[in-house]
Amino acid sequence: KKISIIGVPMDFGQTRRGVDMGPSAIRYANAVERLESLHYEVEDLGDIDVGKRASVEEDASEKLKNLKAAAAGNEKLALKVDETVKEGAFPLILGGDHSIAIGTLAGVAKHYENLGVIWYDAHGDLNTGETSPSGNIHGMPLAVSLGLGHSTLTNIMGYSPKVKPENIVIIGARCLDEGEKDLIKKLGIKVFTMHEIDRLGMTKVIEETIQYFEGRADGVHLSLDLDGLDPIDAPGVGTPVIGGISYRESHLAMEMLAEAELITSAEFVEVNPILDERNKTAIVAVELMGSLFGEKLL
Ligand code: DIR
Ligand code: MN
Ligand code: MN
Ligand code: MN
Repeated sequence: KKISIIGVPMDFGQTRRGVDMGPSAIRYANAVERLESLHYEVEDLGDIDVGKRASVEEDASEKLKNLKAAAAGNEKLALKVDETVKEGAFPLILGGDHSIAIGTLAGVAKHYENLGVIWYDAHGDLNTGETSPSGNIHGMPLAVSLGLGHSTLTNIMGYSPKVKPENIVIIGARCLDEGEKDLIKKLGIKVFTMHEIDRLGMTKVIEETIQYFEGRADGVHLSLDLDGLDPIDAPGVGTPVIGGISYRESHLAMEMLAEAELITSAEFVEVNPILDERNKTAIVAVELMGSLFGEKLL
C-alpha cells in the first residue's frame, strides 16, 4: 500500500506563529524514512501552498479570524486529498494547525458512505462562530465537518455535512467550552474524556472504539492533535493542557489501531517547532506514525 504525504503549512486557524513549520519539523524527524523502513511505498507530495496571511483581504467585521485565507488553503488541501484517495493511496497529512482537518475531511469523506472519525485531542474543536471564545478556526473543524458553522467553511468541496455525529469518537478531551459540551450532549457524540481513559485504561478505550466503528463505518480517519498528549511528552503545541494522554498510552492506542487495520487516512497536527524542545513533539509524532503503520518492538 502506498502512503502519500501532504504537508500543510497552515497557521491561520489560531494566533501563535510557528505551527506553519510543523510539516518541516515532522519531515526533519524522518517521517518518510520511518515509514519506508516499514516497507511502505511513500510518496511525499510536498506542501500545499496556503499563501501568506496578509495576501488575502479579510473582512474586519468577521468574527472568524483569517476566514478567507483559511478557507482558500483548505479548498486546495481538499482537492489534493481527494486525488490521493482516488489514486488508492493512504493520505497522511502533516499540519499545520487543526483547521486543516476541514480540508482533509472534505477530501476524504466524499469517498465514504459513513466515514468514521477519531478525534484525538485535548479539545472538542466543536465551536461555531456563536460559541467560540476565541474566533480561532482551529477550535471549529469538527463542527464544520458536521455541517455547523460558517458556510464558507462548511461548503468547502461543495457538499455538507462531511461526517455524521454518530460516526465520531473523541479521545483525550479535557478542555471543552460550554457550547461544545451542549453540542456533544445534543448530538450524542461518543467521547472518552481523560476521566474514562484513567478509569478504563487506554486498552479498553481503544477496544471500545474499534467495536463502536464495527458495522458502522466504511473507513476511519484519525485526526491526531498533538495537544491530546500531555505537554510533558508533547510540549511543542500552541494550546497545551495539563493532565493529558501519555506517550506510552498513545503508542498503545496507535499499535491497537494498526492491529485492527481500522484507519484509512490520518493527520498529525498542531506541531509548533518554535514552542518545542529540540523538536521533541515532531519526533513523538513520527514515533506514533511508526506505530500506527505497524511498527513493532520485536
Ligand atoms: C478553544 C481552543 N476551544 C477555542 N481550541 C483548541 O479556541 O475554540 N483546539 N485549542 O485545538
Ligand atoms: Mn484540535
Ligand atoms: Mn487541541
Ligand atoms: Mn514505536
